[in-house]
Amino acid sequence: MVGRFTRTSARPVAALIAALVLSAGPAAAFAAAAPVDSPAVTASLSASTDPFADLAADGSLTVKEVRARIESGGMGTMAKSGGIGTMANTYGYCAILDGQFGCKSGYNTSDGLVVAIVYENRWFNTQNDGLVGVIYNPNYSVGCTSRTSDFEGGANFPAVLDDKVSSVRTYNGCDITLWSRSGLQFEGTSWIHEEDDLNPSGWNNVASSFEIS
Ligand SMILES: [Ca+2]
Ligand SMILES: [Ca+2]
Repeated sequence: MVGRFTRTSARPVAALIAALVLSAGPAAAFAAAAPVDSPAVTASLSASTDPFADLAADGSLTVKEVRARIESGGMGTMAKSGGIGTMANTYGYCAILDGQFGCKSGYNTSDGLVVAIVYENRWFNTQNDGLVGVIYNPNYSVGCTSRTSDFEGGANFPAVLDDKVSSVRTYNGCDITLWSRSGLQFEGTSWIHEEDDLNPSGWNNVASSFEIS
């Protein structure tokens, strides 16, 4: 269960300002994706709608494995450049770096480890073209540190996923905190290991940014 309003902003604002800019181009192109939250699919959820269903949270998951699973299932089109905001279809990618804020460009989606996957829909499903954001660190080969006191990267969600995330799962020893406003501001969740439905805690379609540790 995720606690609501359990943290308050503590990050230096100045350090984050530069990272708050999102490209309007990709977001605009994305707007036609017609995001839909579909509450009527719980009973039929299966591996066919979640290519990562057989993986336990905290399991090892490389970006290469994500690519293989998505492509083999015909689940979406890879974005050619990094960043959730550049996603061309259901799946988008955000490369984050230890100690830095923002989805980084210049990294391809064949290196590194996945730290978290966020879903527009609840229960990790991708039906109705539900959007999926794959957050990874291109430099990681081991995973996150066991402590949560260190900032292992974060970013704002792009417009297409802003106030839309409904479930989340973490990998490689990482945890995620969701923040209600961009720049890790206002109210944040406790550290989330895995949450298949953010609605009971009041965090459904609320998050605008995230941090990893
Ligand atoms: Ca949603
Ligand atoms: Ca950590």
